[in-house]
Amino acid sequence: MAPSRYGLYVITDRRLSRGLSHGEVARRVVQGGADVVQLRDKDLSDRELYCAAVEMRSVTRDTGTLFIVNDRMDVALASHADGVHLGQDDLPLEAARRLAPKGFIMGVSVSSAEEAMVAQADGADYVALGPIFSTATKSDAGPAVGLQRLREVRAAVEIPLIGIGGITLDNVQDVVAAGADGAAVVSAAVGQEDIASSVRRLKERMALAKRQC
Ligand code: TZP
Ligand code: MG
Repeated sequence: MAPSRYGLYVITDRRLSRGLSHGEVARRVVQGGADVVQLRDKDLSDRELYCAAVEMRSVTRDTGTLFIVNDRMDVALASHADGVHLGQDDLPLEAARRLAPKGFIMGVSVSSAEEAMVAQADGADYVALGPIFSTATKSDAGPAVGLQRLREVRAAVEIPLIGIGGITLDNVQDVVAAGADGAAVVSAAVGQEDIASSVRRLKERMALAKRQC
């Protein structure tokens, strides 16, 4: 199986990263060799979010780590991010695509095969299905959808599929074995004491799982 450009996808969360800024977290995530780092922060002012995005862009530029902004197409474009990640209640994909430069990555959150098929038909570059397992990181994440749902969505779409929610070093191999091209994590990476080595270990586990299937 060819390695996915979205393999290990790390999402920032200042509530978990014990005083580190988004930029400092991104630096460690890049050091660990993650494929993607996403800026996610629902509490910052627009100006603060933009400044965090600019710092993350500078940390990820010319590295093997893509930089994606959650929710905010305006901040993604203004900071020259590689892409944006949109939820079901965010700007519609088709509207965001009209603003996007060529090659700009657009990911969409889904919780079912139906939503994944719509996202694919609308031109999403990837879908993120979750929460696969229960998680305390996102209070409104809804109930866990499980690995069986992941298999169903895998069978329904061809675009890259990322599992998210409750993914740890202990279960990341199951997520890959169920057909995910990538795994998105918050607490298992940015909530750890040594972020870079946690990222490295998660990537190693994913590589092991890919060799097995
Ligand atoms: N979307 C669905 S679950 C989730 C998000 C942002 C949080 C995942 O966090 P964790 O700590 O990896 O379970
Ligand atoms: Mg959103």
